[in-house]
Amino acid sequence: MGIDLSARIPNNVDLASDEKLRRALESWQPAFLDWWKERGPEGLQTSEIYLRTAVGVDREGWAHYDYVRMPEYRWGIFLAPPEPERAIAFGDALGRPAWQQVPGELRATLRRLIVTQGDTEPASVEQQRRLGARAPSLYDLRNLLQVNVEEARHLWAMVYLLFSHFGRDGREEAEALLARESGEADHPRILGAFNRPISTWLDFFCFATFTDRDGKYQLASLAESGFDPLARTCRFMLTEEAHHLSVGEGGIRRIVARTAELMKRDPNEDARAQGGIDLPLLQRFVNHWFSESLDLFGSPDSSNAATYFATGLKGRYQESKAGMYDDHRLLDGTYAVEKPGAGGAIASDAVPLRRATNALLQDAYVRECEKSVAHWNQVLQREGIAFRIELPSPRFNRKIGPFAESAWLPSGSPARDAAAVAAHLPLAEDSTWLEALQSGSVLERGQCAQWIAAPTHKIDAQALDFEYVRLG
Ligand code: BYC
Repeated sequence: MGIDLSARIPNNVDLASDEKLRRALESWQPAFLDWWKERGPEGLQTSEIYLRTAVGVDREGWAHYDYVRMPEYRWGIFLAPPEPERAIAFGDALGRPAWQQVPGELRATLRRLIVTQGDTEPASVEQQRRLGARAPSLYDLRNLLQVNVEEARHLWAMVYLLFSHFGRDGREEAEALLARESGEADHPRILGAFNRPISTWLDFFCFATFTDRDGKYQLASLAESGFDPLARTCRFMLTEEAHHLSVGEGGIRRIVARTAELMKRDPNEDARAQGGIDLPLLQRFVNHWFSESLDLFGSPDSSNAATYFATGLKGRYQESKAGMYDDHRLLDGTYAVEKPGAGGAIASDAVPLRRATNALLQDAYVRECEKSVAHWNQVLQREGIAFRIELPSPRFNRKIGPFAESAWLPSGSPARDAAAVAAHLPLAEDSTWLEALQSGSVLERGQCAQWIAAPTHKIDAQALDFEYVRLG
């Protein structure tokens, strides 16, 4: 399982012995690098960044730190070690050997899943490309770029699967992954949240908290796949995802801490008057990114999801973890899924379990999001501030699922109209004000913008005033 680091494309899949595949991937590589230079982080391509690079898939190897110029980053193809005699853990094929090749009848469905996953990775890099010009510190800038290079590596992970298992179709899909562009009217990214602008660092921290967490849950479901190369690919991707989530949650915690400090300093508890970010504005950004991210789970009653489960392509969260579930077939039983009832009331459908796996995954995700919000509120409580950040109701601001056709408030009550919903989302002036507050970067070692507290979590045990980025 050693990684061949000397190869043009570092890998642990023995590319050296598969001439055709190696050549195909090497012919995609220049297009990828052009994409990175055109649509990756703006203006930082010649700087040296203190980045983590995977040099092995074991505990020691996956986090090697050094200064790297981003276009020289060693993007590679890494799969978690194989599990001997791995069996499919759910669905109609429960107990059968996991597939090393794509079963013919599942080809189109599997390709669609891989392409949807792959499409989100470059999309997020595109969304975040201008944030470097308004970084609150060298530490945050480095974290942003770490997230970006790893999302780009996750693109490589999906492209490898497309090239190695889907022939000519796979090659065309890999090209299309570089052709679609976040927010473009004519050729947008596939899923909604990946076309929304990320123009401020508050957007970025919310995205990393809520949207990356959808990534964690979707990758965890695909890590259960009966298609073993996909499962192993996603398992290794998940090791990198934890840092992205901590960048998001920690970023917001530091904003909240700074805001609380500034509120206490002001006679009217007015954080804005002291140069900080007020909590009602922060709440509107939480409302936006949480509801956008819920849409990424698809419909809570989904025949697609039932097919994915039945055929063994996509399991539940930690499906194969011992003690997690008793029933891995889901042929009986239902899950209660809310829908709008008459006159603003809430009704519920008893959805057969296989059709409800999107809802099961989404509900587990919501429980984890609640923990992040509780961490932020602990800071407010400790500082004696009465305001509490809340997750909006999952009915609020939905574009997918049973609540998409009607208007609902963050409290979960019916809203008068769309304007009543919009009042709880970032207002046009919020983004303009925030962009002005966050204009320019703070690039002195150990310094931080005034709207965010200093970091508390070290990267690679380095001092917090470490030179995380050597601008060039
Ligand atoms: N926007 O039965 P339905 C990450 C489509 S994030 C637009 O309701 P299904 C990351 C759907 O495609 C994780 N369209 O849903 C995070 C379908 O279209 P088709 C990404 C949407 O299929 C941060 C139709 O509506 N990974 O990794 O059960 C940074 C009806 O679908 C949306 C995955 O998503 C939407 N929000 O579930 C970087 C995993 N939602 O097929 C990276 C792979 C649904 O009828 N994808 N539609 O044309 C999947 O598992 C599923 O495709 C979904 C949808 C969960 C997304």
